[in-house]
Amino acid sequence: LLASAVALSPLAAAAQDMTIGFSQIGSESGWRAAETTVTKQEAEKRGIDLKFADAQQKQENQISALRSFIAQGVDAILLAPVVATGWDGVLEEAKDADIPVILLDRTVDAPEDLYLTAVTSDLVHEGEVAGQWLVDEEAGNDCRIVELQGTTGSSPAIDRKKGFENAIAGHDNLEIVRSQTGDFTRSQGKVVMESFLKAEGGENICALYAHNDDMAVGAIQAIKEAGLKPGEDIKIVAIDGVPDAHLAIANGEMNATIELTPDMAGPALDALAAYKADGTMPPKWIQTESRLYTAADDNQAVYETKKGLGY
Ligand code: GZL
Repeated sequence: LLASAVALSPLAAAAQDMTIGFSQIGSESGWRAAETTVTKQEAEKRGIDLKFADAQQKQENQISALRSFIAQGVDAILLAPVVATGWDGVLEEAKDADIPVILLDRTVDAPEDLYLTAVTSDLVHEGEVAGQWLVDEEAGNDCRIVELQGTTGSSPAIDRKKGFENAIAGHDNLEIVRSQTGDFTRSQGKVVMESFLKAEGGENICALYAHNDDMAVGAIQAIKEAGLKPGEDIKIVAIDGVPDAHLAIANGEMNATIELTPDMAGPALDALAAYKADGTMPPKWIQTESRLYTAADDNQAVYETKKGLGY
């Protein structure tokens, strides 16, 4: 009797028995793996049947996955779009099928009516925080910077570059001398950093700005193999706040990271439940918070906390 008397809240009721398709980019970084872990946990908590598709960082695989979800008649789609362009067609198809799409951690260059909302950090601001940290760290010193960009054409690569440039503009002592994509991966971060060291000479590189921690961790390996001290000879600032970045900062091998929460799905699924329950329209952008970590923080403790969270 009690069970039947305890009615589900409208939100929870709306989430029950939903089938949702999730087109994930891949597992190119520790952060991406954590986002996948958290998304599956958040769906499980809500009794949602999550159909998961890993695109191995290929847009054509994501578009195929979306078409498959549409054919299955899912209730909604979560999409982490690997690049910002080329989505209008398949998003139109989802709209025609009356299937709401929510963007996770990256945005798309498409009309806003083609997606319900985008749950992302302020990617430009992250770049500005990274740049400002280096402005403060290297005040008065001539500092030649190398930059490891994220995946070409992705909104984080575009926006984090823009933000960093905003912050260092007007500080003539700071100059980006090399900038190339490392595709957000450790392996490419190492390979591209090796080419920077070879081209510039390690003694001529003052700092590395990497659009994510995984490329920075790869670069740290290359810097060590070149006989230099990462974090000292070459200052390193990156973004994500993965456990290995906090460990590197604790060990003095990296200097700063800007934490990106892997929980984009929680806010996304809450917005979706409200929309399904009574048509509540969420804002087109649900912003997650970012936070700077430096050697002044207890990075060893943060590492211990985060290392079990699916990174
Ligand atoms: C940023 C996200 C990025 C992470 C990387 O919102 O899209 O993608 O910073 C990941 O680790 O590859």
